[in-house]
Amino acid sequence: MRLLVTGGAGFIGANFVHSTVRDHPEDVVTVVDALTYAGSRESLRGVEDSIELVEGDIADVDVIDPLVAAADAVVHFAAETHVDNALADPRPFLHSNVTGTFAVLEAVRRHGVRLHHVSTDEVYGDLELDGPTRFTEATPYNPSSPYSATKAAADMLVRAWVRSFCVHATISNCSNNFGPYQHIEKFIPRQITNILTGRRPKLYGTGANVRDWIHVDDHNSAVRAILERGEAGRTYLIGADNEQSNLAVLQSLLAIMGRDPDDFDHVTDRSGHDLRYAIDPSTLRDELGWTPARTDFTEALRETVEWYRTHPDWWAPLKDATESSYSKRGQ
Ligand code: NAD
Ligand code: TDX
Repeated sequence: MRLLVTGGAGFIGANFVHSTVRDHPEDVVTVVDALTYAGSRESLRGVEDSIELVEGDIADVDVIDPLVAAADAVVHFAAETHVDNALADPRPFLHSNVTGTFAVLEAVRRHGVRLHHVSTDEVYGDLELDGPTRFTEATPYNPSSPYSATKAAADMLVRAWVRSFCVHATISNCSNNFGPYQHIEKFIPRQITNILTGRRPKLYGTGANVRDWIHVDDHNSAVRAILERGEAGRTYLIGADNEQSNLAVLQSLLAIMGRDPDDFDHVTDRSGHDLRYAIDPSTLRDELGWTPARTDFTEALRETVEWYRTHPDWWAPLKDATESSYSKRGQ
């Protein structure tokens, strides 16, 4: 398969490229990535000779059109992804997530190329903290933040292009990912690198908010299963049955890193902070036979801590600037 991976120099995309090169050497992989603050050539170190990396903006038709024309399938990860950044300045989210997805859709329509669009559970809004309900494919969209609103808009464009233009596309909405190469602005790597640099971890509000954590390799194995066996026009929810409060995740990290359970600061809460996300992944499991492999959360967190401990060259140059933006926002 000739695969075009948009956003392949970001967290999930780079992990997808690494696993594709390792597990599917028959595939020809091209990455298109604008190399924003969130993308890095370093994340593709070790596979650079096995792939082509094109630096470019997916919203630029002159960039995306010939790349799509030369592919059998597009896996579309590229997006602006951090909720706190969207609250500070929504404009880049409109550009990459909405205009960018529009440009990708027009290119796959022109050239008859298969598309898998990678989205998030945040499009569904949030759930009650202690309720039994989980998100399913039938849950109505109800996004809360500028980030999730632009991802919801992108999903709607994909659905409309499937219906109106018979574009061969699938969508996946996944829960919170963790693992190597995640930007240190995000919750888990921020806390790990705070501890590694002598800073105190920062918890928004009380830490009662719940996220449904999945290892990035499990997200990507699900994406691969959908790409190979998913039904055109369908939406698949990806999750690993692993709901945890932010406080519980932080205290696991503190224990793994040999710190006291109360060795952190409560900081200003996020505006509009979604309470709880939870995915019902049964369709994906029942229909495509997918199951997550990294089900020992503590062990997977321990490996993630070890990855950050042994890769300071990848994240340390970003740390001061990232923390300085947070401290300006009281976080
Ligand atoms: P990331 O921010 O780490 O990486 C995004 C990548 O996209 C970066 O390399 C960036 O340079 C690139 N990019 C941004 N705008 C671009 C543009 N206009 N043109 C070309 N490249 C551009 O994000 P991530 O966490 O790897 O997320 C990847 C995808 O998965 C996103 O679509 C996100 O919404 C989705 N998702 C993420 C999570 C999560 O927990 N991180 C969960 C569910 C879904
Ligand atoms: O320092 C922090 N302290 C804190 O308590 C940070 C950065 C976050 N938090 C909280 C906010 C959230 O409840 O931790 C939780 C996770 O925060 P993020 O890592 O920013 O993730 P979230 O907002 O849940 O969104 C993530 O999952 C869905 C990704 O960033 C999205 O791209 C994805 O779509």
